Amino acid sequence: QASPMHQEPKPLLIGERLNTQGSRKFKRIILEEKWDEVLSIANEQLEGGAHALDLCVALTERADEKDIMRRVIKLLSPVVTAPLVIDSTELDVIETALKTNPGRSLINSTNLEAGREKADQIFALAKRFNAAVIVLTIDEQGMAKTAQRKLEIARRIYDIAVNEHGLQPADLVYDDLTFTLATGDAEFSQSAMETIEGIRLIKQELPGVLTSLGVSNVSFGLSASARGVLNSVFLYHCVQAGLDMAIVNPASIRPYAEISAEERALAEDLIFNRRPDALQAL
Ligand code: THG
Repeated sequence: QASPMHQEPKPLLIGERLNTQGSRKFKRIILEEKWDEVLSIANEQLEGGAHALDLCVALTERADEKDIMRRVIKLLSPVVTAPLVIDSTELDVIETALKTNPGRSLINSTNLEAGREKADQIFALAKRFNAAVIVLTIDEQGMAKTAQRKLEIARRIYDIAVNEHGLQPADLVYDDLTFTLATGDAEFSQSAMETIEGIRLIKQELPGVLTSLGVSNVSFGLSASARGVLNSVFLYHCVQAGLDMAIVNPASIRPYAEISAEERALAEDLIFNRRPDALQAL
């Protein structure tokens, strides 16, 4: 295996449940400081097939994100060999995490929304601690919605990270953005196709880089069973396009081979915008 960030067969699955923003249960666990339950959720995800763990402990109710991050990494790192994915918007929290984690870290994430200063700081940290970085295709004009815009921003970030900061291409993990298909919003009806094509373009034009997506975003707002089908079929098509890793709830992902032809067709009608009533049908 080339590095802990490469998984064969693809994709490397990053468990999404240790996230105060994405799980009410984990938020409660952190607020109540039930540290043994943090370890249970980590183990549950690893037993369910996760190869790495996303970790987000940000809370509006508490100001000590840095201390909680240090505490949770000290708890997990001696018993979890899987890479940790440090999900925070705060530079000092990320730095503390990288200092505390003896294993390989993946920083989640940076982008060019406010220009390049924040990205420069993140790439300097990544270089110092030999970490990889998830990069979102967002710039001063906002979130890239077309495959071409996603590639354009990816190229600009590659130039900064590889040519200026001296990171390896394999230290860059591009997330070209997953929008929900569950609202029926016409502005986003092509968005899954643009995301899939964006993966293909980035892998083709920037050799050696990796790609990732927050797959569960595609189904925000649907029933649990519809989410399982849509997330799994979307993940399958992304991997066909070259996706290397995915942030998912591993328990909700079903192998493509086990999804019936009827269910596949319903999900694909929505993903590829083949009929106006695809959302109602799913
Ligand atoms: N890209 C990158 N990082 C990310 C995302 C991304 N991190 C956060 C998020 N998106 C990925 N993580 C989640 C976590 C949970 C859910 C979705 C994505 C989720 N939670 C349920 C919900 O909100 O309905 C469960 C709620 C609950 O249990 O309380 O769907 O795109 N780089």
